[in-house]
Amino acid sequence: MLALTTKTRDRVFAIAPFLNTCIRRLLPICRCIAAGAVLMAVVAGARPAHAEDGYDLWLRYRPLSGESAQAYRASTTRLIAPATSPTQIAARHELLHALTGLLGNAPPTADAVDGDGALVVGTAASSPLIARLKLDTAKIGREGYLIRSVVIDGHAATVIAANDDIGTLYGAFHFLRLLQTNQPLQHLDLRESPRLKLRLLDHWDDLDGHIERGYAGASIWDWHKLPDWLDPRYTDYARANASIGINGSVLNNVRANALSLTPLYLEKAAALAGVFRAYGIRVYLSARFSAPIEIGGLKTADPLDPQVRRWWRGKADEIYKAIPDFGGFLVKANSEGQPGPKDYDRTHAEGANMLADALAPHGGIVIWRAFVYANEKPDDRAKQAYDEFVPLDGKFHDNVLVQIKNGAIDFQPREPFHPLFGAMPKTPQVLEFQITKEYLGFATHLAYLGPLYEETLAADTFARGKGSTVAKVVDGSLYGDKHSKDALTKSRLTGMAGVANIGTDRNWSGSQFDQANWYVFGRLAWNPSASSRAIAEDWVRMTFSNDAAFVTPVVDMMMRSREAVVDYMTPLGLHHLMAHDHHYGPAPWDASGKRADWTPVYYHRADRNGIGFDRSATGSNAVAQYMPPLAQEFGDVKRVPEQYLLWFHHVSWDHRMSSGRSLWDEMVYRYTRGVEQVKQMRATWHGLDGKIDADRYAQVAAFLAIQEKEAQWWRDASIAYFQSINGLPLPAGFAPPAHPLDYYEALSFPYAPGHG
Ligand code: GCV
Repeated sequence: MLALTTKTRDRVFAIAPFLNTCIRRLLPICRCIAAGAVLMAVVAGARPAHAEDGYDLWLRYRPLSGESAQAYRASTTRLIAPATSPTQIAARHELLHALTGLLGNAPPTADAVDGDGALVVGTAASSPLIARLKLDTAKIGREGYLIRSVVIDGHAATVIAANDDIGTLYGAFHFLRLLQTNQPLQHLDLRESPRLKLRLLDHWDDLDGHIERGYAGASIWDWHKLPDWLDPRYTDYARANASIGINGSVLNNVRANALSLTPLYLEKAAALAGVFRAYGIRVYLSARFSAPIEIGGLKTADPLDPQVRRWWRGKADEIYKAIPDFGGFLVKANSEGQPGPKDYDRTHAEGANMLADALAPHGGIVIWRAFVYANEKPDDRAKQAYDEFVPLDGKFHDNVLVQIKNGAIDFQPREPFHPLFGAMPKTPQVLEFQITKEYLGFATHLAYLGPLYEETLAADTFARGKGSTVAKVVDGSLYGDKHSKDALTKSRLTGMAGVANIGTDRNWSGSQFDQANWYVFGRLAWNPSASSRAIAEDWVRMTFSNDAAFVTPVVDMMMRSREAVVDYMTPLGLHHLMAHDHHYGPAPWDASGKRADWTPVYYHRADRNGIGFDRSATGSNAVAQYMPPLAQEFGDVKRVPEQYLLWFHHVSWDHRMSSGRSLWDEMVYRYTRGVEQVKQMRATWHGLDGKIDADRYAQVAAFLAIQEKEAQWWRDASIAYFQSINGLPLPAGFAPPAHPLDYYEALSFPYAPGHG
C-alpha cells in the first residue's frame, strides 16, 4: 500500500467530503465512458486489449472468434496430460495458457475420457491412455510426435503422442499452431520427426552484453545477475525456440572469451541450462582455442601437447559436473585473428579431435567452423575453406562436425552454395545461416530470409549425381548412416545452425518482420524441405492475423523482399560491397582495408572495360571446387545463371544479357527495380492500415520508410561509383543519382551497431 506522510494524509482527509461529492457526480459519466470503451473494443473486434509490442512473437494466443472457436472448444473439452516431469509440465502449461488465450477458458484437466473432445497428450510411458492406443510411434523416433483424431471408449478425442516428453511438447506447439492458423481439427493424422538432430542458435554475444552483428539491443544473457536472477525472458526464449524445434543454444560469441570457461561463468551457463532443459534445449559454448594459456596458466595450446590435452579433459569434466547435458563446443579457429591449431603447425582436424576426445566420455560434440579467413592472403578468399578442409575428410573423430556457411564468402544477400557441401562425404556437415542481417540492411530493412535459406537447401551439389541437394548432404541422407557414429544417438550427426538475431529489444529481433527469420530458420532446421512460403504464411497468421486480406499481400511482400535487397545492393552476383567493418551501407569504392581481400574493390574488380571476379578457369578457378556439371555451368559465361554472373566472371560493360540489355544497363535497371520494390512494399503496407494493431503497424511503416531511403542510397551510390569507373551514360529514362559520388564517399557512420 502507498505510504502517506502525516501531512499528506491530513490534507486528503480534509478534502475527503469534496472528493466524495465529485466521485458521486462523476460516476455516471465514468460508467458511460467505460460502457463506450467496451463497445469500442467489441466493434474493433481483433484489436487487442493491450498494446502489442512484438514481445509475444508468434505465441500471442489472442482470442479467436466465430465458428472456428466453437469447433476448437468442442475438440478441447478436457485436457488429459501428465505433469510429472518438467517437460510434461511445460507442455501442459503451454496448452492451458494458449487455450485460455485463444478460446477464453482453459479446458478442465482430467484423467479419463468421459465425453467427446478430450485432448490426450503423452508417451506410452507417461499416459496409460496413450499406452492403450498402441500407436505406431516406432518410426517417429526421438523428438517426433503424432497428432491424431481417435476414438477412445466410444468418444472422439485427439491425441498428441510421442516417444519422449520433448516430442509431446513439440506436438503441443504444433497442435496450437493448427488453431492459431485456423486449421480444422477433424480427421487429424499428422506425423512429424525432425530431419536434423542438431538445430542450433549461435549467439555472437560477448560477456559485456555487446552482440557482434546484433541489431536488436544488447545480449539477453544478463551475465552479471546470473545465476541468482533468472530473467523470465529466458523461459520465453526457451518456449519460442521449442515451438519451432530448436534444441541447442550456443551462448557466447565464436570470437570467444576464455573467461566463459571459468567456474564463474560456468555456473551462470549452468543456470541458463537449468531453465532451458525442460524445453529440450542444450547449452553449448564457444571455446577459445588458447584458453589453456589464458585461463589455464600453460605456456602452449598445442593440441598434441599432453599437458594441453589433460587441461581440456579436466575442463570437460568440470563443465559436465556443472551442466550434465552440456552439448559441446563451437570453435572458430585460425580465422580473422582467432587462435587455433595452425599456430602450432597442426591441422584443423588435430585441433578439433583434441577437444572431441575431451568431450567424448561425456557424449559431447565439437562443431568446428570452416569459416577460415586466415592471415595469409589467399589468391581467392572464396577457395580457402575448401582447400583447407577437403584434404581433412575422414580425419575428424566421430563426435566432430564441420560447420559451413551457406556460401563461400560471408552471408551475402546472394551467394552460390558453398562448394564444401558434398565434398567431404566422411564428415558430418552443419549448415550455418545468418539470421541476423549483417549484410541485408540490419534490423530496419524488411528482408524475409526464407527464400535465401530455401535456395541454398534446394541447390544441387551433384555430389552423388543429380538430386544431391545441400539439404540431403546436411541431413545425411545422401550418405546413409555408415560413415560416422553419433555420440548422442549412434547414427550420423546432422545439424543446422543460425546466427541469432535476438536481443533485449521488446520485439526480440529488432523489427517485427525479423522475427520471421528466426521462425523460418527453426522450421527449416526441423524440415529442410519445407516451403518458405508456407512457413511465412504460418508466421503471418500467428503473428498478425488470419484475415486473408492481410495474409496474402503480406506473404507476397515477404517472398519478394530478399530479391529486392539483392537488386538494390548487389545485383547479378556482385558481393561484399558494404562499408568497411560495420557493413552499414554501400562503399564499392573502398580500397582502404588492411588487406586487399577485405575490401569491396577486391570483390567487384571494376575497371574501364568491365566488372566481376573471374573465378573461371582463366581466373582463380574457384569453379573447379564444384562438381563437374556445375563447374562447367558456372565456368561458362554463356551458361552461368545471370544471378551469379559477376560472382564467377569478369565481363565487359556491354556484355549482352538475356533481357537484350547491356550489362551496364541491366545493372542500372536492377538497382532501380530494387528501389521500386521497396516503394511497392510501402504501398502494400499502407493499404493494410487498420487491419492489425496500431503500434506494430506504425513501426513497420516507419522501418519501410527507412528502407526506401536506404535502398535509394544504395542504388544512387553504386551507380555513381560504377559510372565514375566506366564513364557510360545512364540508359534512357533512368534518373541520375541524387548526389555526386564524393557525397556518398564522405558519409561516415562510426557508431553503426553490431561492430565486430
Ligand atoms: C564472428 C564475418 C562477420 C564477423 C564474424 C565472422 C564469422 O566476418 O563480419 O563479425 O565474426 O563473419 O562468422 O566468424
